Amino acid sequence: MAQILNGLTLSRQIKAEIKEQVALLAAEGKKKPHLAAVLVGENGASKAYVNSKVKDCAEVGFGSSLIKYPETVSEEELLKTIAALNADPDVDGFIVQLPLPRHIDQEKIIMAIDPAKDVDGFHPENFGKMALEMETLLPATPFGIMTLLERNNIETQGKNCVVIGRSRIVGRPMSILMSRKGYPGNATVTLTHSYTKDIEEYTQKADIVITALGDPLFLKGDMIKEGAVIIDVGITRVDDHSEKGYHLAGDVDFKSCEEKASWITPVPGGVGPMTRAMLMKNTLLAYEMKSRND
Ligand code: L34
Repeated sequence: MAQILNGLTLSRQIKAEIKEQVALLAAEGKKKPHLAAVLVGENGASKAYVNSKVKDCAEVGFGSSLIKYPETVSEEELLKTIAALNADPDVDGFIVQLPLPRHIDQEKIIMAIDPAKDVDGFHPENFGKMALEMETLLPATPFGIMTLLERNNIETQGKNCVVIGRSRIVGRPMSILMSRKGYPGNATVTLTHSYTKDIEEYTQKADIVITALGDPLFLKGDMIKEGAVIIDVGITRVDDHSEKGYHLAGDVDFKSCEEKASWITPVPGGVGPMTRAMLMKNTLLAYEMKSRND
C-alpha cells in the first residue's frame, strides 16, 4: 500500500514558513510583497483557482490585487495592463491566469511580462535559465512537485522518470527539472506524449511517473511497476449529479495504483495546493531578487 504524498499538509507548512518571513520584513519596516493576478472570462475553474490564490496572499501576509476582464477584452487592452503592472513599483510579481480566450495570442501576452515579475516562470528568459540551471523563478506546478519530492526525501538520482504530457507549463519543464543536476534531479527522464507508441512499455519500467495530460483515470495499476512513485497533476472537472454538479478527477486511477505504488499523490490535496504555495514562494523570491538589485 502506498504512502500518501500529502500536498495539502505540506502547502500549509510552506505558507506558514512564508508568513514568518513576511513578519520579519514587517518588523524591519519594509513593504510587504505584492502579487497581482489577471483573470479573463468566466471559466469556473480559473475563477476558483485565482480566488484561492488571492486568499493565499492574505494568509501569508502579502498584498494582492485581482484584475478582472470580460471574455471580450482585446489583446491590446491586456497588453496595456501588463505594461502598467511591469511599471508599478508596488507589484513584485503577477500572473495572467491561463487559458486565455482564443482571440488573444497567449505567446504575445507571456512575452510582454517583465521576467523579473514573472512569478509563473513562463517567460522564455526564465524557461531558458531553468533549462541552463541558472537561478530563476520556476513554474509553480513543477516547482511544487520538486518540493514534494524533496521534503519527503524521495530518491530521484539514477531513477527512471517518465513524464506524460509535454505542455509548456507542466510536462516539458518537469522533464527538464528532473534531468537537471542535483537533488531532486539526476533522473533519467523520458518525456512521453500523444504520439508515444505503447506508453505502458515506458510506464511499467518507471520508478517515478508524473502524469500531466488531463485524461481522467488514464494511468491504471497494471501500467506501473511495484514500488513506483506516482505524481498526478491532472485535475479535470467531471460533470455529475452531485450538488456541485461535478467532481474532480486526476489522471491516475488511484484505487488500482495505490496498491502497487510506494508513494502517490491524491486529487484533490496533492499537486494543486503545492502549485499555489509555490506561487507564494515565487512572489517572495521575486521580491527578494528585486531588493538585492535595488
Ligand atoms: N498562469 N495559469 C497560470 N498559472 C498557473 O499556475 C495556472 N494553473 C493551472 C491553470 N492555469 C494557470 C493553476 O494555478 C492549474 N492551476 C491550479 C491551481 C490550483 C489548484 C489546481 C490547479 C488547486 O488548488 N487544486 C485543489 C482543488 C481545487 C478545487 O477544489 O477545484 C487540489 O486540491 O488539487
